[in-house]
Amino acid sequence: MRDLSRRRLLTGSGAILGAGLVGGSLGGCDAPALSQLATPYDWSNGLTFAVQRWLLRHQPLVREFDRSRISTVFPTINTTDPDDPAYKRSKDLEFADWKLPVTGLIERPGAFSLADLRAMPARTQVTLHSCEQGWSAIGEWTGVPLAHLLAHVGLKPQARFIVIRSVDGWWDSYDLFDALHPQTILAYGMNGGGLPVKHGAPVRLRVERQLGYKSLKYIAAIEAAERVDGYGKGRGSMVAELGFPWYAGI
Ligand SMILES: Nc1nc2c(c(=O)[nH]1)N[C@H]1C(S)=C(S)[C@@H](COP(=O)(O)O)O[C@H]1N2
Ligand SMILES: [Mo]
Repeated sequence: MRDLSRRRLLTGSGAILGAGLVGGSLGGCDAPALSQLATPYDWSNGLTFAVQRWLLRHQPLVREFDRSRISTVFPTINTTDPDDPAYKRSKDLEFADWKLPVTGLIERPGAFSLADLRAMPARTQVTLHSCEQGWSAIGEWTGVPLAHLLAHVGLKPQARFIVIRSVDGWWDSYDLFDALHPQTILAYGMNGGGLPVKHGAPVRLRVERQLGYKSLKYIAAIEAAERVDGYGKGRGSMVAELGFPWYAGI
C-alpha cells in the first residue's frame, strides 16, 4: 500500500513537473522563471511556477469580494506621482492627450486613448491586493480586459509574452497565460471613481494572481514579443533585475 501510494505520488509529481514544462511552453522554456536555474532559489522559483501553472491550468478566477469589503485605506507605495515632464503635462490635461501604443508582434498595431479604452467592454472586480512588503488591501478596479485589447489588435501567432512599460521606468513582462486571464485588466477606475494619480492614473494593470509589484501603474506602452531575454538584462522585468522573482504567483 505504502509503496503504491509512494509510486503514485512520484508519478503524480512527474505529471506536475511535466505539466509545468508543457505549461511553460505556453510561456516557453524561455519563461524567465524556468530559464534561469543557477541557484537553489531559482530552482524553487521554477518549481513554484510549474506547480502553480498546473494547479491553475483551468484559469480559475481569484476570489472577488462584496463592495462592502473595500478597504477604507488602500496604501500606496513607490512611485505615487511620476516626476516626468510629459506625464505632468498630460495630467494637467486630465490625460485627454494620453495614448497607449500597442506594438510588436501585433496584426494591427495602434494607439488607444482613454476614451477608446472606456468604449471597450469593461470589467469591474473587487479583489485583494497583496504587496511583497507585507501589506494587503481590498479595492474595486474597473477597466478593459487585456485579452479584449489584444484580441482587438490581433496577436501574431509567434507572440508569447506581453511586455509593459511605465512612465516611471518600471517595466515587466507576462506570459499569455496570465496576460489573457479574464481578471487581467487595464484599470482606469478604482472604487467607483476615476483612477487616482497615486494609484497609477490614467491606466494601471491588475494582475490578480500575482503579487502587487506585477500590477504596473502609469502604463505607457504595451508590446507583444516572442521572447523576453532581449529586454534589459534578460530577466523579464525591472524588479527581476533587482532580485525579485519574475513570477510572483500567490
Ligand atoms: N509603475 C509602477 N508600477 C508599480 C509600482 C511603482 O512604483 N511604479 N509599485 C508596485 C508595487 S510594489 C505595488 S504593491 C503596487 C502598489 O500600488 P498602489 O500604490 O496603488 O497601492 O503597484 C506596483 N506597480
Ligand atoms: Mo508591492
